[in-house]
Amino acid sequence: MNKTIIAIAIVGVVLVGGYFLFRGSYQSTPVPQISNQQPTTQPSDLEPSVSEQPSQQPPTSQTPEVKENLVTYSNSGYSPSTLTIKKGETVTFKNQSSNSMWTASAKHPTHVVYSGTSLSEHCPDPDNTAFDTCTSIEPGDSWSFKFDISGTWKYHNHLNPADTGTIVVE
Ligand SMILES: [Cu+2]
Repeated sequence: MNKTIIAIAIVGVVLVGGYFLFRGSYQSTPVPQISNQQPTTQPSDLEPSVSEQPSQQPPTSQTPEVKENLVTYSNSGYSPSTLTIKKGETVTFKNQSSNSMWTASAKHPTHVVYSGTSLSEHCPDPDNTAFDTCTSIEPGDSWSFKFDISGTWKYHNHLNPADTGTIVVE
């Protein structure tokens, strides 16, 4: 037997076999199936998304419609000299002078008229209920006081008692 012929035959068998193997595997590849699936309808497409809540409530204003009751203190004194407010409103005394300001209820030097107590009794006043700053407010700073008692309340700068003014609380 010629070994060369045998070798060629073996190679031929391998090649032919391999060809059919390859072809067979290629043909056995699944044919893509035609999809008959209907697109599923998402409920979220038909209804408004539940997650869309109305926007959150706007932050409630802490100071609704607060009237600015401002008294400025300059080197010529308090302005306006008389200010009328409602009971429970707050007045801000702003020091725009070049000197210290110590706004306090009449009558100098005791400051007893508004609170019924004297300066030595109600100062210091951490609750800020006596109409008395009880300290010096420097130029550029301000001091606020809430009037809870109706009446006509005269006041002055304790450090310069000639400068006076009046708050009318209705
Ligand atoms: Cu005084």
